[in-house]
Amino acid sequence: MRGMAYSIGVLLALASATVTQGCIAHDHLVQELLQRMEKSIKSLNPSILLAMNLAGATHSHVHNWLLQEIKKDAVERAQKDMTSGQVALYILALLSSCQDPRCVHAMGKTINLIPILKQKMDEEISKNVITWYTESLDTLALCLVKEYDNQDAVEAIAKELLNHKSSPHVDTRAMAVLALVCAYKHTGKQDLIRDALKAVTNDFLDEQERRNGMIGNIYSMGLALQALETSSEFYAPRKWDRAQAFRVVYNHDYKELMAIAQVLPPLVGKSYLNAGRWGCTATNRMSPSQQLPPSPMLGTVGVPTWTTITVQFSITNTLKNYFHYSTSVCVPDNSTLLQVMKVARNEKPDIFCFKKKKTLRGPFVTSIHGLAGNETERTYWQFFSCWSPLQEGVGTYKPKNWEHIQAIFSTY
Ligand code: B12
Repeated sequence: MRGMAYSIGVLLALASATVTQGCIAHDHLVQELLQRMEKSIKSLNPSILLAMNLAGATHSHVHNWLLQEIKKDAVERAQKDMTSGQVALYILALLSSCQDPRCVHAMGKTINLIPILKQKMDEEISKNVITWYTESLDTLALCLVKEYDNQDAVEAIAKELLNHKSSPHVDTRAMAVLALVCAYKHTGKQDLIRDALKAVTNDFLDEQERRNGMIGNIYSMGLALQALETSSEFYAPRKWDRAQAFRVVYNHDYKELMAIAQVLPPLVGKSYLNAGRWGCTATNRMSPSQQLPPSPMLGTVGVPTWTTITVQFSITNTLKNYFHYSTSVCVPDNSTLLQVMKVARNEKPDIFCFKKKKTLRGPFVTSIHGLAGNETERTYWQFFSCWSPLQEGVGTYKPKNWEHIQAIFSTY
């Protein structure tokens, strides 16, 4: 008897040690991701400020700098240079910093971001250049500032989710879930929204079960976890195996800033919905020992390497007339796809010329061989490794020796 009690005691002690170790490993990961994010900030990014606030990491120099610069940037650029989605992200970042987006003051000027968001959203909807992701993000931001007069958008998002159940990206459906969960209590269309939320969240849970924790791809996990974290009443009585989904995230070494910014909130039990509700109070939640030391804003310097690799690169357009060109380029090992494209362009400028624009995620390729993607026609240059779509952009993806990279002019 005593032996049995002893074994149970040992088992309990072991179990609690494992749980504690699990928690320590989890906290360590959160700290590691926060530090990585801080160290690699190179430009203003509202998603990063939002993630820092939700994770309670609000006491560093980087945080203060980011908040001030984001206010200045909003005052300077929101009206003329930003898309509705960008204004929405600035609103979420400011809300989570306990700032009133209706009254953003910097450099002697004050602006109200809410009418700017509404006006831009209406314009993009009427020109049919808005994506479901952006429409959901905009709706979420408006809902968090308690503006509930865009019921048409709420209804359209819910219908899109029900009618094209699995066609939009996981990321897009996850953002739609966040918007609809927020809007649910403030709409006359509760049945419709409940049905849509039930369908999408069950779809996510089915996919997670089928794919051993993965929902979409590794970069969709951040928003998918945020969605499941906040929508349990819509998939109840079904239970979510949170641990299985989190294991997928624990096993990946996130490096991209934006991917970290989207995955951090669910790791601390939060979602973008918390930006409004208690994002502010989160600021004091971290004990001083957990707060991050101020860190220099420098990237890490890569080790030079002299081995070279050969990458095959082809460009194909079958949508507007037709062209197809292929080349092989030799680049240093560890080069990014962008470097491959630059070498191809240097060697054959009239064929492999391309343009890119800076985005918060890095360089986005806007045109190749003089053919540009177009928001109205919903075309873009999509990248593949052989026939698998790349899950990273040209600025971070590093092709392997003899890999065949294709850029294909596609629609979305
Ligand atoms: C909508 C969207 C697109 C649209 C954007 C056009 C539009 N009018 O909105 C289209 C279909 C064109 C697109 C293309 C690609 N996308 Co995309 N996209 C998204 C999505 C669903 C939402 C982005 C958004 O609107 N954010 C909100 C606005 C306010 O922020 P923003 O900074 O202004 O957004 C702009 C940039 O994000 C940019 N953009 C969109 N995708 C990508 C990808 C890269 C690598 C870069 C640098 C920029 C970029 O377009 C947005 C609108 O202008 C995200 C999902 C997510 N979790 O973020 C994936 C996402 C960002 N895309 C991704 C990828 C991989 C791509 C492609 C590289 C796919 C491919 N195989 O070719 C291409 C880009 C190729 C190129 N030409 O350089 C990944 C990036 C993963 C990572 N490692 O960081 C994400 C996270 C999806 C995923 N889970 O895999 N995308």
